[in-house]
Amino acid sequence: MPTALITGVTGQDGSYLAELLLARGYEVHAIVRREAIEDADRRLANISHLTKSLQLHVASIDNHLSVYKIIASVVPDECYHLAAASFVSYSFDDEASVLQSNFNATHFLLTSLKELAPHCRFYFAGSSEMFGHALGTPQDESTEFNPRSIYGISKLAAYHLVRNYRQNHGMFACAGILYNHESPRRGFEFVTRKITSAVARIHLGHATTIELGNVEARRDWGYAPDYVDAMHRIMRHDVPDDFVIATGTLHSVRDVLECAFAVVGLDYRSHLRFNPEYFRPDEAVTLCGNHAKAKRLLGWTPTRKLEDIVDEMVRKDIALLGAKE
Ligand code: G4F
Repeated sequence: MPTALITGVTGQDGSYLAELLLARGYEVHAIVRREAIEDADRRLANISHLTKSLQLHVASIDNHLSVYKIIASVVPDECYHLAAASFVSYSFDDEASVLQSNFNATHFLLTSLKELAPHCRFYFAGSSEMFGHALGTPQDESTEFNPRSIYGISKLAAYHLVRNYRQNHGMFACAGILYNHESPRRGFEFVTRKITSAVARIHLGHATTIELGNVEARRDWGYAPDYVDAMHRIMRHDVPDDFVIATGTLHSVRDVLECAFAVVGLDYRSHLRFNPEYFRPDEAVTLCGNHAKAKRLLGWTPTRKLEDIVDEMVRKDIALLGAKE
């Protein structure tokens, strides 16, 4: 039975990945913060149905010794490093912590694996934010990186570390360069979930409006379970490599609004308010990915259209809120 270790298991991607690996016969270990265990109802919600099947290790991945000890005891065959400060902030207030935690944790994992489990395959969750002010569109694996946010810079720095461990230390270390991907488990701070949860509140009479920033902003939005499947394909490929995972189709925030409100038969224009607080100043370049390499070498293609993803999210949010009433 292969053994996998996941960081970031409590998030959207981590929880779907844990399900996928368990279903495929893996022994699945995961590192979770003490704060998550202490606030399990909220922070372990995405994996509450899996906790009996998972082997959880309480530690902070910002601590080198803790990471080292866990790798020494688990000796994984595959390690999926998904944990990150993942909200794209342009304020630069929290630069140091985003840089440190996104870079250092990757380093602690790689260096521990190199010493204690050099056979282990390593997956790094890269991001389209590494392309930033992209110098070409659609972006693929040969597009030059040009990050515009601290988040993008931190991901790019860690990505170079991953490539270094592959090229100079011979490790099976690879990266997925993932574009936005959504699901009913998306965090409430991201725009799709913010919209679908607001639709649920409005539909059930708890609210009347939603406040957003730039509704003309466009994204390449995919379905999180598809993207997690791509991660596993990347890890099972013959050689370690990097892959862009995207749909290649752009939609605006306005499109998401339209789809989400249509699920409950409402017109978003009657409920939308602009709030400059949510407006991001630096969104001149729209990122759109080309997944041709993943299709050719991994047989991966996206399976869901945005309207179907949004439909599922709205229905789940209504059910969630309805159950609390
Ligand atoms: O949902 P978002 O916050 O996602 P964003 O910034 O694109 O980042 C996500 O995708 C990246 C690429 O995969 C990841 F690297 C990152 O970790 C994260 O998963 O914002 C989407 C768009 C933006 O253009 C934003 O300006 O929605 C626009 N937007 C408009 N009003 C808003 C709002 N975004 C948020 N969060 N809240 C608003 O009120």
